[in-house]
Amino acid sequence: MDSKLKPLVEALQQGKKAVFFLGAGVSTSCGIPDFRSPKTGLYAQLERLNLPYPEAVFDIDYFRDDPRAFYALCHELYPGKFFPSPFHFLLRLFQEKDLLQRVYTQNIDTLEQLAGVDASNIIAAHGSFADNHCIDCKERMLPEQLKIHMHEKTVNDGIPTCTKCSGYVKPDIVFFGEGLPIEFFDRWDEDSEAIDVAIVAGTSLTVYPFAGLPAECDKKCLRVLINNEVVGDFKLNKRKSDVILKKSCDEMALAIARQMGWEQELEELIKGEKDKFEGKSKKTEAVEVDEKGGKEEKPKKMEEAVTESTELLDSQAFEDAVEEQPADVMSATAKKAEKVAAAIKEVEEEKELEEDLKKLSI
Ligand code: CNA
Repeated sequence: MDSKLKPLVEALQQGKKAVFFLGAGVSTSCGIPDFRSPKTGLYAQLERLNLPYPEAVFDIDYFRDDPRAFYALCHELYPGKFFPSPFHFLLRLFQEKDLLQRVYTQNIDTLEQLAGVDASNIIAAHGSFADNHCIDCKERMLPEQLKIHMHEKTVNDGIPTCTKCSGYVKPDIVFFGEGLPIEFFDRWDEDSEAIDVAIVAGTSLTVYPFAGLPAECDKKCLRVLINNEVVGDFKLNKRKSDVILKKSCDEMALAIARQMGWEQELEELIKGEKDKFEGKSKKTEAVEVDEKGGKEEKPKKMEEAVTESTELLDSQAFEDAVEEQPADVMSATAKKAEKVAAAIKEVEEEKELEEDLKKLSI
């Protein structure tokens, strides 16, 4: 297999930059299922959502009628609990070595960014969970607000709705029936003029227009496919110079790193980032150094919120206010209760994240 990598390694050693074209297969080892793998893919597992057809979960017309299936899935896919794969960290090494021209990704998991690839180097062709908008009036909803709505199952079944017009709010991921971001087309116009190396990985190359990009690469470009199966233009119009690596993305990431002499660097990068990621998940137990240089135990968020609410309920100001303006006080109390519920949810999520991390092994 290593000899198959020779043309790629030689091109990189000559300083030729690579454009990556990525799909769900680069993230399956992180615990995020792809769409189409038999048995393990999302489409194979969607029976429980009672969809008329599997793609309906990402169809804008179906979402408009019934967003529950999407939000059921959203809980499983929402970024924050997944750690990037060795392949994602290889992208970061390409960037650090000045060998990265661009990453075109169909993925919505933002793991490229979490691995440290600059946002300016990433084209999220199918959008991402980074922002959310109302599907009717386009009013924005911040990710933190969306998460609170999603977890508040007693309000509208946990479906986030617009505070302005009550329309459904959706993360800015591109659904079937929606256009791709303008940036995708603009950047491709520029990039496609001169690509020396195109690395296509973890995609079935079935969703257009993305699936058509490798075919648009110049004949002089070295095309590399890293995938469990041979797909798209690599199957239909195979070029003599194409390098086809029918292997897992992570296995090939490690092989490329080894051939380039970056093996140790990749290992250390992953280890360092994993430590940081695990550290973040334990932030509720974090100890903060105070201004005097001493150490102070940071109270847990939930305890903070509970204390604040109890203080409010016990205070003389509260009793006085109840007599004067009961309605206002009741609404203030409801807000506090909401805050406590949100804090409890956050602590529960952090616990879940810790469990996931325990299971995680690279
Ligand atoms: P897909 O159609 O499910 O194809 C995945 C491809 O990757 C298949 O050819 C698999 O054989 C192959 N594959 C799976 N695991 C590996 C692996 N470890 N190593 C090598 N090959 C592997 O997914 P596409 O990305 O082609 O389809 C485009 C859709 C998928 C986009 O609209 C995405 O938004 C959507 N999607 C994204 C994610 C994510 O963000 N992680 C997850 C699921 C679906």
